[in-house]
Amino acid sequence: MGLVRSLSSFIVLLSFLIAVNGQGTRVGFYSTTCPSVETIVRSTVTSHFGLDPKIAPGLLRMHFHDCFVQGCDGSVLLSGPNSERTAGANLNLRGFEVIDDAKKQLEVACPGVVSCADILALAARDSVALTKGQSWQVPTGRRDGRVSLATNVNNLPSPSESVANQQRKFAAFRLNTRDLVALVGGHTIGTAACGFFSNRIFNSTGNTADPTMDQTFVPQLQQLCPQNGDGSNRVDLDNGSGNTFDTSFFNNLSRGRGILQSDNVLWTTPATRPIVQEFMTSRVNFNVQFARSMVKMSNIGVKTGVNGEIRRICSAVN
Ligand SMILES: *[C@@H]1O[C@H](CO)[C@@H](O)[C@H](O)[C@H]1NC(C)=O
Ligand SMILES: *[C@@H]1O[C@H](CO)[C@@H](O)[C@H](O)[C@H]1NC(C)=O
Ligand SMILES: CC(=O)N[C@H]1CO[C@H](CO)[C@@H](O)[C@@H]1O
Repeated sequence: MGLVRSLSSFIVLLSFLIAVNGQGTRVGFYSTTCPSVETIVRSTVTSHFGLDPKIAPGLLRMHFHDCFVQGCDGSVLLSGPNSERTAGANLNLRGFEVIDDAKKQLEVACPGVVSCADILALAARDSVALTKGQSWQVPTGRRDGRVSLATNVNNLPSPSESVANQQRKFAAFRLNTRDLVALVGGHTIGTAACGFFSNRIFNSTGNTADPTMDQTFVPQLQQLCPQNGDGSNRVDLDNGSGNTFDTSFFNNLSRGRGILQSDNVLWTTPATRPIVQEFMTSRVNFNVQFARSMVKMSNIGVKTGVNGEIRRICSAVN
């Protein structure tokens, strides 16, 4: 009797721990129901990446924007009036067609089994691997949400956010300062539109830039982002290495070559500078932390078990 009781409280404790840590996702969730899932997602991402390498940062960013709003439930993929996709922060998301393509193939291989939220989580991982970052195992078993509202898109950090504000937004999802610096390190691939940082390179009276920037870098940025332009030109966030998942982003930060104010402050703020220093000198430490932080992030608010649904197409609820 005592044994039964302690066994059952052990099981309760165990399921509590699983709920807190992985919230029910696990590596190999589809191993019997859809064994080809990872192969199909990888080959789809690879073929789109071959046509346009910017799809890699696009998918990584899309996964982040999915997880920070309503949890990693594919809500960012839903289209329609007032959906998350219509919010300002999501207007230039890219890679929807990659997810739709993978979903179409998966519906042939194993109909009604694989969630759009999982496809996005796997595609984000594959995007890192394709740009020469280190791969990791992605726990799966997410189910798709049925709610997507532009008005919920307010947890995302803005390009001018202080470290304290970024820390607060990440802490709301139990992501600590190391997670924050590692995940922002995803900017080692990808670009930003000039409009997101033009205030740093031109002030109201002319060509004066943020004094914390490398002043020899400023004229390059001013040339790529003309003051009379519409702000839509795009600039690599990791100058000189924008298509490779490496540590030069941190290196550039340390030399005043961060593009976004929210990236630059990771170097100028004492709370985050030592972590930037660590990652810029150890690619291994960065890769290990990035993978860990991605697994944490991609478990935010996941719907598992009987919650949510498996969408038939990723842009619409069933
Ligand atoms: C803008 O640049 C001018 C010229 O260098 C400088 O005198 C002025 O203080 C700057 N203004 C602002 C708001 O930074
Ligand atoms: C960054 O690096 C490249 C060299 O790869 C250079 O041509 C480019 O203009 C640089 N500057 C910016 C702001 O991207
Ligand atoms: C502007 C600049 O110097 N950017 C550098 C960023 O880091 C990469 C890799 O270390 C360099 O190749 C770039 O020149």
